[in-house]
Amino acid sequence: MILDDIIQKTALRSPEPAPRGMTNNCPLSLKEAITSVQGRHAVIAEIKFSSPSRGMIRERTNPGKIAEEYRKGGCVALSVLTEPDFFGGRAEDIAAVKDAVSLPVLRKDFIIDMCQIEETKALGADAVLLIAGLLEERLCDFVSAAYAAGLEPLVEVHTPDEVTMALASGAEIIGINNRDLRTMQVMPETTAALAGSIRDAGRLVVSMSGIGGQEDIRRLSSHADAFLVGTALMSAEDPRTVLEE
Ligand code: IGP
Repeated sequence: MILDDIIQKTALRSPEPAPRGMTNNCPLSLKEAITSVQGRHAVIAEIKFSSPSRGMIRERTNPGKIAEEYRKGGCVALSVLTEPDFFGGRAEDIAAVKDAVSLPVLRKDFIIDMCQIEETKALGADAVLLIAGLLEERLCDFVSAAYAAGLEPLVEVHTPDEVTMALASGAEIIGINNRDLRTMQVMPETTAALAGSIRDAGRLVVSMSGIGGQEDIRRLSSHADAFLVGTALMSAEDPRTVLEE
C-alpha cells in the first residue's frame, strides 16, 4: 500500500537542518486567520508539485512566487507539502514561502516521530499537520508537543473514531480529509458526515481534499470554517479562477 511506502521512507529520513537565519519567533495564527476572515470563505492554499494520486501536477517553480499569487488571490494561509519522494516537496520550501508572504504556513508532511515537531518549528512553519490515523494513541502527546513548541496543530481525521481521538487531543483545528489516505478515494460527503460533532465541541473544521473550486466550497460551506485546496489551484492557469467568489 502506498501509505506504508510513504511511512517507511519517512522513517528512514534524517532530520532536515534548519535554514540559516530562519527563526520564526513570531508565529502567525492559523486559527486567527480562519476566524478573522469576513464576507468570504477562508481558503488555505496548498503548494504541492506532485501527488501519488495525480503524479506530476505542475513543473517545480519558485514556491515563494506561487505563494505570492495565492496571497493576491485572497487565501488566508498556505499549506506547504514537504514530503520529497511522493509529493515533490522540499523542507526549504517553507522558508521560501515565509520569506515571500506574511501569512500562516502549515507544514504538510507525515509526522511520525517527535523529532519532526522541533524540525517543523526550526524550518519556520507556523502550524503542523498531525494525521490521527497515523499517530493513533500517540496523537495527544504530539498535539501537546506541537503547542509546546509554538506550533498550531491541525489534526487530520477521516472517520468518526478519529474525530473522537482528535477532540480528546485538545486540538483546536480539525481537518476533515475527504480522501481516504489508504485507498486515495475522495468522498466529499465525509465533511458533512463528520463536521457536526467537531463544531458542537467548539473546534474549527477545515474541509480538505478533492475541492475543485467555488462550487464545491459553496456546497460545503455550511459544514466547514475553512477549505484546503491543493490540486485544483496548482493545476490552474490562473489561481484567481479557483479563489475568486
Ligand atoms: C489537498 P487536493 O485534492 O486539493 O490536492 O488535496 C490536501 O488535502 C492533500 O494534499 C492532503 C495530504 C494529506 C497530503 C490531505 N492530507 C496528508 C499529504 C499528507
